[in-house]
Amino acid sequence: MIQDLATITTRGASGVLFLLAVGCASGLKTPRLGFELPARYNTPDGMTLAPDGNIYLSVPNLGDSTHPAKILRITPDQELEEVITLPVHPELKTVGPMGITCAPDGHLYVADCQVFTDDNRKSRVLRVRMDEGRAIGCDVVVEGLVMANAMHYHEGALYVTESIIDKSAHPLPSGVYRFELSELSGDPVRVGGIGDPHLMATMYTENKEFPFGANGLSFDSEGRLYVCNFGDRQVLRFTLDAAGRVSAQEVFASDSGMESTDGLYITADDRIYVADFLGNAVHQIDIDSGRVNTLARSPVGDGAAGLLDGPSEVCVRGDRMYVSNIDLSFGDIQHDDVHNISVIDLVP
Ligand SMILES: [Ca+2]
Ligand SMILES: [Ca+2]
Repeated sequence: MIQDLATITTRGASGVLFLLAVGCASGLKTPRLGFELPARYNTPDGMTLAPDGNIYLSVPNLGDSTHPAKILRITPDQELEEVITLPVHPELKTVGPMGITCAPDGHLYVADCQVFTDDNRKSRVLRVRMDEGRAIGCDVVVEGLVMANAMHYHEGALYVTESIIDKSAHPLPSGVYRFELSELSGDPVRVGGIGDPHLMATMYTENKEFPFGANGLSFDSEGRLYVCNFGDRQVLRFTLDAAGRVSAQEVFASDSGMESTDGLYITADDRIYVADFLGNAVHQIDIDSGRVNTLARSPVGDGAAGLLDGPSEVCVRGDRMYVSNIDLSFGDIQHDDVHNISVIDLVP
């Protein structure tokens, strides 16, 4: 096999930029086309593997919002099905489904990110009520977020990343809200940023060029919480006590070829994957050492033939990794007319 040399930009502790040449072709996988999406599904994003075997997929259609936002599912037979057209925010007339998770009540919980329409705390958490595989309604359960992003259910509670708490502050504060599922049966819970008792973790982002903080999140088999800090190219690890409070936090992984940390996925056997939107790549991080290994990276382009194009989330089912290419115009990524879900085969 021909060994390519990938030039990876990283930053030392001094802040001085230096270049590191790393031979990585031997470990790189080539993404293939999973689903070619029509214009009515032009911006795929959050995914979750539900107990029913389906992967539920958020499609906010931010690239061309003349198409309504949807939740789709990828069935175990690899069919793409519509689940629901989401109702819009009553004032803003938009809805931006991003992170999605399935709770033991059988319903889907969806982050409605409104920051691209209005950054004055209009984002919400939606509950899509499911009955025997059919969506039968949608409620607002949380409101008052600036930029609701990833969503994860864990042991009785919903965890939601808030990528921006106060956009005027530097470094930029962001964090994770935690809600007991039992809190969400009445009127919507309204959150308020720093000082809100639901805000269980906070972090800060130095990067002014890409000022977005908390992003993908998930838990490992020991119940430790991992959260991406998008702009600062980090994954943080939080140890929680029995009440779900943070008892310790550390930078688990940073830089090492990651140009951003967007979606995060942890398998049942503790393989950790990160979607790197700005780097147009997917990385795997070793849970013991925090060492980053780039799994796939594509040149910037339109994503034709299944190449990566602004990957924002990954989801693993069996030996197959699905990658959402959100393809928003941001950094080097330019939105285009090719929309797809890539697949990376994890076992040769
Ligand atoms: Ca594209
Ligand atoms: Ca593109």
